[in-house]
Amino acid sequence: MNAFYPSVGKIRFEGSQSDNPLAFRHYDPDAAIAGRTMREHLRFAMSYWHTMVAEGTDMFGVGTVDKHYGATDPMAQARNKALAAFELMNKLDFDFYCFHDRDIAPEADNLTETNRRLDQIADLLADLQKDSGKQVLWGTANLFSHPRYRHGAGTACTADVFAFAAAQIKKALELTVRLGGAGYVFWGGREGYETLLNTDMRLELDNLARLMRLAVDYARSIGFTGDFYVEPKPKEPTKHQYDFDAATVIGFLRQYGLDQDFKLNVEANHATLAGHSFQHELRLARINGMLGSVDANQGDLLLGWDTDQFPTNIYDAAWCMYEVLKAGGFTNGGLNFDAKARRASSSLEDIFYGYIAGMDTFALGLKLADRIIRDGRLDQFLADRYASWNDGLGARIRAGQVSLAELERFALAKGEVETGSGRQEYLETLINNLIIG
Ligand code: XLS
Ligand code: NI
Ligand code: NI
Repeated sequence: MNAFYPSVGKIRFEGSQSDNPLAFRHYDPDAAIAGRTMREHLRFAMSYWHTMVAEGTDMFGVGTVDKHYGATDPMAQARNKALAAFELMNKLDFDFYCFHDRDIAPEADNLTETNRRLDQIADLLADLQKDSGKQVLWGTANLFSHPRYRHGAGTACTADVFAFAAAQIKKALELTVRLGGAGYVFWGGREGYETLLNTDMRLELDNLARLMRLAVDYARSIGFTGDFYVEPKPKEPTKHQYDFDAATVIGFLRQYGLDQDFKLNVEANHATLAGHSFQHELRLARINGMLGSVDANQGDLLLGWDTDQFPTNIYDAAWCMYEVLKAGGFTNGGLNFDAKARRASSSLEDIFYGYIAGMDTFALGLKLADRIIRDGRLDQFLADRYASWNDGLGARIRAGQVSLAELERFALAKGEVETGSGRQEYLETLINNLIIG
């Protein structure tokens, strides 16, 4: 199909010497690396909301890109949008996409009609998936755009809104299952607060967990075997989002007994908004066995908001893939480009340049991460640095066999201790040399 992006053909791998801007230079989908093909490692997904829906509006101006897909009737638009989505995914060789319920079909003025519209578009998406082999990486419900969610959804001050959110999640879960989705995301939306003056934080947090528990129980009852994810974010739209960062979310999931069903969907831009590096959030998820999926984008460190830019930072991509490889690779998750072209990048080709940039950056990141791991010097340095924990006193402390009094006796007898160098500059140069060559 060549109806919506006629000026762009199929994007192919041409190698790093290619100067064709509409080609991959690093993403060679079927090339093998570290025991899997690049396609299998990276599991790239297109984000329906940024790519197919967002028109480039900002606080100061209207859209700069036309996303009507040649139709005026909202349902005709939704159908064309689905066709355009699959044309774009075919051209960029995507295997997966992610969507919110409201991205794929317009909301009507009552829930029955809204759900009927969703079913109609789901029929079309199911056909398009069957023809192309493309799949849903994860689905989710948009519980933040409609004014009814102005006080939150699961954390709303009224039970009625909670019920509406639950109904919407139920339908979004059914859609996700019907379309064979491997995951389901809870991103906080408006689950947070602007001021504690009007907020019952205890009740709101308990209710958020109740909604998640209801969602898990229902999804499992209709045959969903994939992963649930929480996507941490510290602020925006609310001043304080409850799912602040990975550490906060892991604590929350454990507190409410949700940690067997949920993992994390770590987004680069959200990590930096929380004052962490992307890798910090990924590491925390990994060491807790909860590295589920990734929203691949990047922010602008000079701006304090979620700019959702296409990722081009090679170091960040390398460290992301390093954490993914160390976690044993993705299972149900993948790399969803929660990213959009800049408002001024308003030509038809720009979305292709954006995705090519992101996909090539992560393909290169994968190669570099594999190189760092195969080189082995970084792992060896770490092993040596912590070697004293493997036997003798260290091993006994780890086994819980030593009292405070015994440690004091040891320290008194020892005199001063030797601590060694952290060698940060040496390590940074090692990595630079591995990356730059
Ligand atoms: C917003 C989030 C959102 C989620 C899906 O900041 O990143 O796009 O990924 O609801
Ligand atoms: Ni975001
Ligand atoms: Ni996201």
